[in-house]
Amino acid sequence: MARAVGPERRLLAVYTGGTIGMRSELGVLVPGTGLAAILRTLPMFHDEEHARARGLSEDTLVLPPASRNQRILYTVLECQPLFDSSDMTIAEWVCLAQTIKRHYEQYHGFVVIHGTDTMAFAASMLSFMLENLQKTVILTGAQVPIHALWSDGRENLLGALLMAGQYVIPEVCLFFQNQLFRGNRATKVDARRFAAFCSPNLLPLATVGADITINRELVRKVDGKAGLVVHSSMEQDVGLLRLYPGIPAALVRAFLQPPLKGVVMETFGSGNGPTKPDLLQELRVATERGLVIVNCTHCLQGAVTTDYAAGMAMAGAGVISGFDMTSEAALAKLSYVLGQPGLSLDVRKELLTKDLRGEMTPPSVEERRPSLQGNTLGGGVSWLLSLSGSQEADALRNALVPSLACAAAHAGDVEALQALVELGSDLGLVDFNGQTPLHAAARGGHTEAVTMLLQRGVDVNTRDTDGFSPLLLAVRGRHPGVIGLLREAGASLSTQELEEAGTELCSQNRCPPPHALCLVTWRCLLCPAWAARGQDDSEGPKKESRRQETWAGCRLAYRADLEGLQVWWQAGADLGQPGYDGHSALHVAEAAGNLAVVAFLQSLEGAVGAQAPCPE
Ligand code: ASN
Repeated sequence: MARAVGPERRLLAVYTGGTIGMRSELGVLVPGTGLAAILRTLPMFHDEEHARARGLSEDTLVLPPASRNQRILYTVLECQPLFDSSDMTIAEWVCLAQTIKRHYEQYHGFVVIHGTDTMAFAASMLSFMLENLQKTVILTGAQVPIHALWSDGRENLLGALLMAGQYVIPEVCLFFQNQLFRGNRATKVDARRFAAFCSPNLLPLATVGADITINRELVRKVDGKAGLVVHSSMEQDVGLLRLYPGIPAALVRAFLQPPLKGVVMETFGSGNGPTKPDLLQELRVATERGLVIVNCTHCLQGAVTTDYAAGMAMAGAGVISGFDMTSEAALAKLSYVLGQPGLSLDVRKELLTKDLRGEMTPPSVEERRPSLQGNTLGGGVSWLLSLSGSQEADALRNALVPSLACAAAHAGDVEALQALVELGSDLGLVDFNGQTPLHAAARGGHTEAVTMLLQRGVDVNTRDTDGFSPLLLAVRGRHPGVIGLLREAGASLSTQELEEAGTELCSQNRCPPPHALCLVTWRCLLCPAWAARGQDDSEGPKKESRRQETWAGCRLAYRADLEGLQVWWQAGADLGQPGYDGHSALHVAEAAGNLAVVAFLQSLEGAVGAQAPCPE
């Protein structure tokens, strides 16, 4: 938000109709042409002397000076036909957005003169259609025609022109009765009073009195480099359904039928609806069919929550929370999100839960991530994740999310993982070790976290920088539950990992009893063979790595580690595979007299390969 500079500010006022320019015909108000001509006769809207002195063209009006050294010039573009706004549709609003785009470079700002009845819908629609807006767009109108003796039209239009002329507020706004609202937060609340609009869940962006007070922290920041994009492909098959006590399931069913693709459902209180099974069933059937339903409260103020079972029931039926969006904004957002070509249904639903144009206040990070709150790190992280708007903050966020997700996964903190998802984080990203949260959850043995990550499509076979998969980490951690989940999801051990399995079932004659260090590390420095490394180096690094794996594996066969053998087997290792000296696990177990292991290996039959004759 900035104070506009320069001696002349040029605005385009697009007149679409509405009471402000209406005249009476047979006792009723109808849209009236010639608004510019009326404005030309009103000194507060046109300084004829200045226009003549400046040699301005016929269609250019100029306001009297509002500040020293600056004039606001404007042109009224009258639409054909003019509408009572009750007749406006998405098609007209798309034309409006395209008109703004056509004249975008010529003017510093735009005022849209519109009927009040559907002005909140219009402002919401325009807010989604106009992406990367860098100039001010303000909708305004009146409850009484501008030429009447007592009319709010003059104040509203003058205020809109002054705000658009003097400030750069890069948003679609709505100006009425001295208040500048974010367009997609406003709603019409009075049919007659001049204070016809309010913004129930967001303070006005600006208030005009003797002074103009701007709520600078509320005004959206712009990406200075991005150009204006007009989204014209808005979905028209969207609807609005208001629940009422006792609404029949059959009526809901009838409403939710194709070709409808999206519905804003107005529910009671904080997003509650009837919990009658037949009604919930209709909602569930519709959402499973791919219909997108957004839940908005029919209360003027407040947000949709899941505080009540009656609210949970809506979520359970696949209805998406619209949080504190107005129904107007929700309908426009649905139309925009469903109209975007080439997106999957899941991506569309995800977009609906995000704040795209300042239209809603998703629950704060703290509310959604209770498990990260209890410590200093959690507080800092909550704060960090809630940052947005500056490039530095976004970069910091993006850099921290993978490590944070891995930390949450390793702790088995599904709630924290879920919160990260809701903040738009990609759980498939890798941390500095090349590990995904699935590696961390597998290593930690957290089946719930593993299930959640698999459901979110995290790749089950990603290898970290050491070449290790989540499955190998689960094997090493001895987590049969996790191994089962990963195997079901298609995980398999790589050749390198299977090789490790083979040597882990190593021979008895090359393996000394395990040293204490063997139990802690994978590379026992006290092992004579390890100490002798490099003396027999004819096979180079490959042999060295086989040796290391062999020391590591000593523990299983020598210590009758049945559990270790079982997890390797569960992970798909061939327990009949011999170590590098030709001994299989069964040979080792038999030689060591480990009967339980022998019995286990023999019971596997098919799993244990043909037993090679013992070389010694
Ligand atoms: N019916 C009118 C309209 O919306 C109401 C108004 O502008 N005050 O066009």
